[in-house]
Amino acid sequence: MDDQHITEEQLDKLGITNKDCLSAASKRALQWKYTSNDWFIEFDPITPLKGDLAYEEGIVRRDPSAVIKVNGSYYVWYSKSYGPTQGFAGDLENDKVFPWDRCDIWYATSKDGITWTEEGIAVPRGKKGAYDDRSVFTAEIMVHDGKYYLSYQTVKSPYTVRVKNQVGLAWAESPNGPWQKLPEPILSPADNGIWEGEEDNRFKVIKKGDFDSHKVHDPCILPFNGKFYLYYKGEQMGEEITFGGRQIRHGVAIADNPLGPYIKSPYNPVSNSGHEICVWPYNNGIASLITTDGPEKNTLQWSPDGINFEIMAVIQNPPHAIGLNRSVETGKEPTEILRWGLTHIYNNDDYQSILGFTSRRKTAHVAIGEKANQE
Ligand code: AAL
Repeated sequence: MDDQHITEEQLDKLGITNKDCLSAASKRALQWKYTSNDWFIEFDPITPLKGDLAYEEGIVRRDPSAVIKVNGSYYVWYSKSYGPTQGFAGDLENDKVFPWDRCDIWYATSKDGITWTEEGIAVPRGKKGAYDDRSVFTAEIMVHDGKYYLSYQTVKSPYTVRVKNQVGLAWAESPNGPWQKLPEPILSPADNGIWEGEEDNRFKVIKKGDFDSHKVHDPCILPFNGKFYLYYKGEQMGEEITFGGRQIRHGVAIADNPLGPYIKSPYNPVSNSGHEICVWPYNNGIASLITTDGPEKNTLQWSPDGINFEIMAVIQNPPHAIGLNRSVETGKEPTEILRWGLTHIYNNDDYQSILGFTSRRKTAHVAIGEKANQE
């Protein structure tokens, strides 16, 4: 720490008694880049949805896309599958290995964001032998120039532990389809990892490779600076458990056109933590909610260029797998888009359902009857 740059005001704000006796915590505090309250929010308890998206035993509905509003109706896309999960111990050609195995992408509409009508399949699994013949899942929607783009995860059968996951894309002129799939995936894992041995074990590697050498997941495309930024979660071959939990990071791939080609940024990974992607445009940059895994989990981050993210707030228990409400104007204040949206929960190991979340700004901490400093 360079003593010259420590001001009296900083020391007073941080409550540091003596700048010649800085604890490790005080040194870290002096390095914080952002200490304002603008991004700090609290999430309320999540609430069940009504109509067709209410929980149903025997059915998996999970990983909601963002919510968009078209002609007065909200639309959401999600992964849907049926029946219990068998896991990886049996017949990988015929069993269901995860709740998100054997999914198709379905969609639903709503007038109020609470009561939903399931409309049917938007994007089905591919024909036997196609790169998406086993499952299509975890979809995200982008609207651009009057066209609709669904990006989603794909798996080809058999669904082994070591199977590589890719990202596919389909587009349509209307949110009701019909959807046209691209013939090839738009994103694949890095191919520079080396498995050790033939056993179907993802922890045994000779070389781990890039942060996304095993799986590319949770795609989300945002139009940004005249290009298309595809944010995604990477899983690495030989994943470890670190001081922040699972080794999960986010990357970005950039294209000139919505249909690609998407080129991975050489600056990847752009987050060293997180799980499902939750990004939105704010103040000429990109904001990101980082949840679940890694040392920077439960933070809101922002970057001016879509690449270099800094922590803006540390928050508690954000909902998982957020489907943002993209019908709101995001320019007003940083977290406006998080006032309500969709999430999912595990009702049990086999079945998951989609719920709603709400959040609010917290700008004061006062006792009953006590006056806050700001109005
Ligand atoms: C999620 C996402 C991806 C994973 C699985 C289903 O929440 O990260 O979609 O593959 O779990």
